[in-house]
Amino acid sequence: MEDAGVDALRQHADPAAPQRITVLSGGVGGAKFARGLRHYVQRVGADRAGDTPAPATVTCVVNTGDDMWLNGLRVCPDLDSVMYGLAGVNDRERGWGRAGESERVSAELLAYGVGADWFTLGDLDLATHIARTQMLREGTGLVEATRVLASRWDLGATLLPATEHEVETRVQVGDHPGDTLHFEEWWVRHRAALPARRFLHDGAPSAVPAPGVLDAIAGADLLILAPSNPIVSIGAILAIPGIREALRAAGAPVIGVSPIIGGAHVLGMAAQCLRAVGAEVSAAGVAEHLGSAGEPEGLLDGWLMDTTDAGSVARVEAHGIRAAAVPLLMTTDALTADIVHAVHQLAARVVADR
Ligand code: FO1
Repeated sequence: MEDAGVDALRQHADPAAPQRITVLSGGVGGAKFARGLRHYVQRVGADRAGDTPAPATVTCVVNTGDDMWLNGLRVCPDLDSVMYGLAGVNDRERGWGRAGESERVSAELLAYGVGADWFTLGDLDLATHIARTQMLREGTGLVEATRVLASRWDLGATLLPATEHEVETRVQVGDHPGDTLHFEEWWVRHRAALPARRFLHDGAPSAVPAPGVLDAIAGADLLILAPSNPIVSIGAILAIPGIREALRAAGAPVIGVSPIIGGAHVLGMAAQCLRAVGAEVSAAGVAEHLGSAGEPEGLLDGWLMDTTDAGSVARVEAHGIRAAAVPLLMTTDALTADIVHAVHQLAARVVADR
């Protein structure tokens, strides 16, 4: 499958060098998108078997705002969802945690009355948290700890936490600004049923992007915002000082993929989050929330929506954001790879119009 998008982007960079793709994502949707992105890169790479250019490289900058300490262990839900998803060892039904999981240790912890009865750490999953926590306690940074964990599998992508600082997403659920819950408690314990007044990223002002993140953004030929929650996943990554600026300064086109289809999220709680910040719960509303690269603070050069929302293409393009509509349900890696193909074509349009 010759891909005009890839060629156009490659002209942008050194034709012989592998194309560098950097994607910003959360966990459950991010894992599905990363699998499709890898499938696409390998498919294009295979089609070019006799060709010189090496297959593209993929770097996933993953949200760490869901991270928390539990039973003395550092739990990184989104990093683990993307890692398990790319490794093919994830629980496909739940979208998080390990396939074939058991919960014997968690039951014992409850019997001892420790831990959170609303957040279950499976036995296999616990090994990840124990190994990660051991490395962190030895002074290893989260980037290196993630690399060591991921090196057990051949993921076909590099995983980077957005930051090595503990910047936890918290949700203000009451009138008083101090009345906040960790995001995971708001979502897992209360299913986002408590109206969110505000989302906070505790610790963000003193945080910096993790080592490698700014290079992965500046050196990319293509920058993609995965169809993750624009507030608590993509938004939490953008809350790390320097990342939004790096995306705006990057030479590569920034293409976002809508997490909202037909006015609703596919999984998770993006609708509740968007309403809480006064953004419209629609594909166009998310594009307007993220903003056009031509607007102050804005990010998007292109915005990919589902065919259901094809009627919003003109509204999004009126902001100077190039838009297209294709099927966005990531039900198989091949279908997700088709979405990635559409991202490349949109990026090629952006590059051609410059
Ligand atoms: N989600 C739940 O709904 N219930 C759980 O008990 C739960 C445990 C859990 C443990 C480890 C982990 O990495 C993720 C876990 N999740 C659980 C999913 C988690 O809420 C999501 O992965 C994201 O953080 C929210 O999108």
